[in-house]
Amino acid sequence: MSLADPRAIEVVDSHTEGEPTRVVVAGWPKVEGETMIDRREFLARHHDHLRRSVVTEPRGHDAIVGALLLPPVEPGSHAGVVFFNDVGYLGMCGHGLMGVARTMASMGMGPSDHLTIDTPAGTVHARLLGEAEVEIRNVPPLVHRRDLVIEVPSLGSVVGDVVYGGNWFFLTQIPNEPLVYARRDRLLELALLIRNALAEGGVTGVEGAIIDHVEFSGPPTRPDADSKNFVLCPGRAYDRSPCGTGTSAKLGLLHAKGLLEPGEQYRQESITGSLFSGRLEEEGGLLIPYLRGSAHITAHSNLRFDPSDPYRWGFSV
Ligand code: PYC
Repeated sequence: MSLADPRAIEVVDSHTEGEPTRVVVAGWPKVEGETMIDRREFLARHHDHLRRSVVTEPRGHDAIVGALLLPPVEPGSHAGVVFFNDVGYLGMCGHGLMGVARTMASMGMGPSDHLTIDTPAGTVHARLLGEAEVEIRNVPPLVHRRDLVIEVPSLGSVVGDVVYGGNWFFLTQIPNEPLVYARRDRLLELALLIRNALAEGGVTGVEGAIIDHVEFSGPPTRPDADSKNFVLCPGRAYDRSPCGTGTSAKLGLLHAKGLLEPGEQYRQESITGSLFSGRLEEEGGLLIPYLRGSAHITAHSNLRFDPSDPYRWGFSV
């Protein structure tokens, strides 16, 4: 324990379409860095034990996405946010941004209707609509590789696309493997096999970026959805929500395939049956994803760090 380590950290928990977010609102020591990317690096170098302490066991679990609220880096923004999870840091997080927006509103932080937030992936926006609904404006998606064939041990050839939506995704479909919640362990196993095959085959995003999310698509269960997904997050957790960055990547891919026009609604069902609705808008020569979902506050707590607790910084993976 260093002198800078806190004895308590104040957090607000929420879930967005079933996927949890834990926003750190006070108690975190000073984070240095002029840009959000510099700050993320600072956190990884100096505060990684605090990341673990907030989201991993015994205080958390592997599905929780943490969000550290910081001062903004861009003029006109209301806050900066670095998202993190049980294994590291994210560029952006769509469900997390909806949780951040609801949390900030519940704490009276920033304007009550429209928030501009700096993240390592870029500046994003959130608009609060009614009691729970939030619309976010994400960073533009980027389709990097189309119809890539990879060989996956015990699965054979798998065809998919490498797409950025704020994080890097491999988007694919696995025939004969229904996307049903009761089969989530099997889907997790398949997604892990694919992610390992991508890493072993040296398949990356732009500039060697690791592809840490795998997204399966299939027919929807809900009559009001266009498609259903299962998304493997960077560790071994799957997304309970339809995944905001994954849905952004999907919108970009559908557009690249000529299957989605700007302005057209697309409704993405998650493996748990929850829903995001989204669309792309053409703005300044870029395609911008807009996504809507609902976030609800579930707790407001003080995490305590007892110096005599051997697990006060959580478990290291
Ligand atoms: O909603 O973008 C998202 C997300 C990423 C990881 C978990 N959720």
